[in-house]
Amino acid sequence: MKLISTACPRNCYSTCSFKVAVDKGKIINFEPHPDNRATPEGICLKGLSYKERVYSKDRILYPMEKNRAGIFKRISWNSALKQITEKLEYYRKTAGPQSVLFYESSGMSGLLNEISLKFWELYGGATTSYGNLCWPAGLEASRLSLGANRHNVPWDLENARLIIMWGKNSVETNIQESIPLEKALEKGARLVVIDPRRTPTADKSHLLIQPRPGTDGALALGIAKILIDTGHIDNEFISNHVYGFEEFRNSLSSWSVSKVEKITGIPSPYIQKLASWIGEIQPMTILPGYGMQRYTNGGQTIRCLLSLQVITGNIGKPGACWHYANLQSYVFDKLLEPLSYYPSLSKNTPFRRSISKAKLGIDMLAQRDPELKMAWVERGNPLSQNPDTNTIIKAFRKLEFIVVVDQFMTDTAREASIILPAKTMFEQSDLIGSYWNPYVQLRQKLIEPPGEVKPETEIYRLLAKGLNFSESIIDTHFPDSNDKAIELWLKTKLKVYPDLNYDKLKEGPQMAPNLQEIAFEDYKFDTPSGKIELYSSHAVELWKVDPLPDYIETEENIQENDSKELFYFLTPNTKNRIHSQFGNLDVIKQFDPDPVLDIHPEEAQKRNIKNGEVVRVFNSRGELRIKVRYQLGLRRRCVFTANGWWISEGGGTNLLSAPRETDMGYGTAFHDNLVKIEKIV
Ligand SMILES: Nc1nc2c(c(=O)[nH]1)N[C@H]1C(S)=C(S)[C@@H](COP(=O)(O)OP(=O)(O)OC[C@H]3O[C@@H](n4cnc5c(=O)[nH]c(N)nc54)[C@H](O)[C@@H]3O)O[C@H]1N2
Ligand SMILES: Nc1nc2c(c(=O)[nH]1)N[C@H]1C(S)=C(S)[C@@H](COP(=O)(O)OP(=O)(O)OC[C@H]3O[C@@H](n4cnc5c(=O)[nH]c(N)nc54)[C@H](O)[C@@H]3O)O[C@H]1N2
Ligand SMILES: [Mo]
Repeated sequence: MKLISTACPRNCYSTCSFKVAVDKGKIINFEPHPDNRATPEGICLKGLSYKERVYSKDRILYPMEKNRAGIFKRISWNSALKQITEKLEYYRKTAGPQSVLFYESSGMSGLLNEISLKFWELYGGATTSYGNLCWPAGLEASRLSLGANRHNVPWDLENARLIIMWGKNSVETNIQESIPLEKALEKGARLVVIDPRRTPTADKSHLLIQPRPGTDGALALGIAKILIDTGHIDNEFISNHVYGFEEFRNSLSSWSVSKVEKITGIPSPYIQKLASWIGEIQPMTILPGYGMQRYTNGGQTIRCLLSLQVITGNIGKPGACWHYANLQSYVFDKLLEPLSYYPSLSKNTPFRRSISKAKLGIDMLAQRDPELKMAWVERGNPLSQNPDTNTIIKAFRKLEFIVVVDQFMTDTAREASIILPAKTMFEQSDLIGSYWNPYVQLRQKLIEPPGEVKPETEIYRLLAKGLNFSESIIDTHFPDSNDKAIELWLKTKLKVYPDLNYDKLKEGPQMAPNLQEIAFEDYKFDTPSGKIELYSSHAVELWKVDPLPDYIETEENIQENDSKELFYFLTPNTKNRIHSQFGNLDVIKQFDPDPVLDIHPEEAQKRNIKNGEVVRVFNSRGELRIKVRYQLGLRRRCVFTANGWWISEGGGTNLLSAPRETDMGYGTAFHDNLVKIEKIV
């Protein structure tokens, strides 16, 4: 038996390191990896369920083709590749390469994903997608203000005296963060949670503030006004490091506690209390999650929150941190996934036409010259995870030929003409970073892929041969050994990153080169002014928003005393799944057998809806039938269900969401989404 070090490549803050016991080519067990200071206690339930995931009876192990009756039948790789190359040649000749959509998302991270895009470039181009379903509004807001996305190392949280989890449900979505959080609480730190839901994270807090969804910007601006009026700001920090403070201060003149109360629905004593804690308790770390940037005002909201961190001088010191995303370990990604929101990358290039991830369905249908004929989907499940599912279904069904590369029969895979079996993290090596911990990691190949599974790199190599790419192109861009490719790649980078070498990475996580443990401790900000920008002309130029952080209502909203029968439909992430992954496994189903909709009991009773009853949730975009669960901790007029449940399992939250981008970063405004709820009679 061998114990081999590896790291979890899911799109999740924690990016845990662990050791896997492998015996006779089979995965036996998992152990924590002590070298990762951020994830020392080992993996979560999802991580433990990998054993079932890899060997699941439901896993797709062979290429499959849909027959005329709509049933998938196993076919040989030769037949699959032959059909795919023929289609690729045919559409390139008859309609042009951009009639093929290459859609990828965040199902598996790794440096080798670059090879996919290279293939499509060498094919002659393709239609690709821009933007991101996840975090880009907040990334862009933070970048505009601070010049980079960087935060203190996770274990520094224990130095904070005031911790604000703002739209982040860390206990479920960043399980490893509980370790430094508990330490900070033991040392006497105060925890504030700001969330319309009483989450498991809120259960640990000293103060829970439940705003009307999408109004956090107003809360932050009102507090900024109080802090400035009462002199609870760091004038020295501001004069040395902040650009645009005067303009910011002047812009706040109309704000008052009663205005904040009216907009957010938060009783004024809570607003006052939060303001006094922020003014008086140092150092403060705000952990803005990705929840409240999933609105049409998401980017500006994040800039409002960040202003509190800035005017109180809580940047560049232990325990004082704007904890949004830490991209310091993303040293390898050339086409940095998080940067794919930059306008330059979203623009069409001769080889690449780009459509919006947030508006995938309508954009797919709108393409002309050429119209889309074929799609290739990998590492993504757009029928479940992108907004406006009904339009996406329509757009997929209009295509002539669809290839989906996946491990399971997802909603998207069901739409395929041909499904190709995808590898798991244990069947191919790759390099990964993390947006939370500061390590570069090697995800090591531990076992041979089961059945006839091939990693994408190999599939592309075979397709490149089938399409008669020249031998030198194939050898340069489609390496026959992934490990060799990574080793070679590391060697070419050795000069830049002398401490990152393959042998060390095989042993465990390695600190990112040039890591700032305390982000911005040098007070260098890569912004046009070289200071932290409260006033940003780039924000205006790039996104046509106000140069200052401002508050505007979200596109869909319910005012406090609105009598219409509408609810905010909140669909964030949850403990035992990563989006559309893991929920299909028996080990997870024991805990989460069915999708449920949380509703405040009084709101339910008003509508004569009983706990456990199936209701109709609907709007103009679609409907969902789902079981109700009473939840006292929820803000009235909000309902909650986790995203990621497949339509085929009775889920499909995005049947109801609108295809809308955020105000900056080409993100996706998932929660900007109102629904009605009806008893089924
Ligand atoms: N277990 C698990 N962990 C995960 C993931 C997963 O699917 N499962 N996904 C990973 C990924 S890709 C991401 S992006 C992160 C996201 O993880 P988080 O940063 O925690 O973000 P969300 O889960 O989207 O939302 C967090 C909270 O925001 C609240 N919220 C919604 N609207 C508002 C609002 O207007 N104001 C405020 N203040 N709060 C609001 C929601 O109720 C929710 O509790 O988690 C990562 N970690
Ligand atoms: N309503 C609503 N929708 C949301 C969100 C929300 O808050 N509300 N959150 C959004 C967020 S934050 C995110 S990050 C997205 C995530 O959405 P996606 O990026 O689509 O991610 P997943 O559902 O995690 O995984 C997609 C697929 O990748 C497959 N996969 C895993 N590994 C591999 C591999 O190596 N190769 C291939 N080919 N496939 C693989 C999995 O089996 C899975 O079917 O969802 C978004 N959707
Ligand atoms: Mo995400």
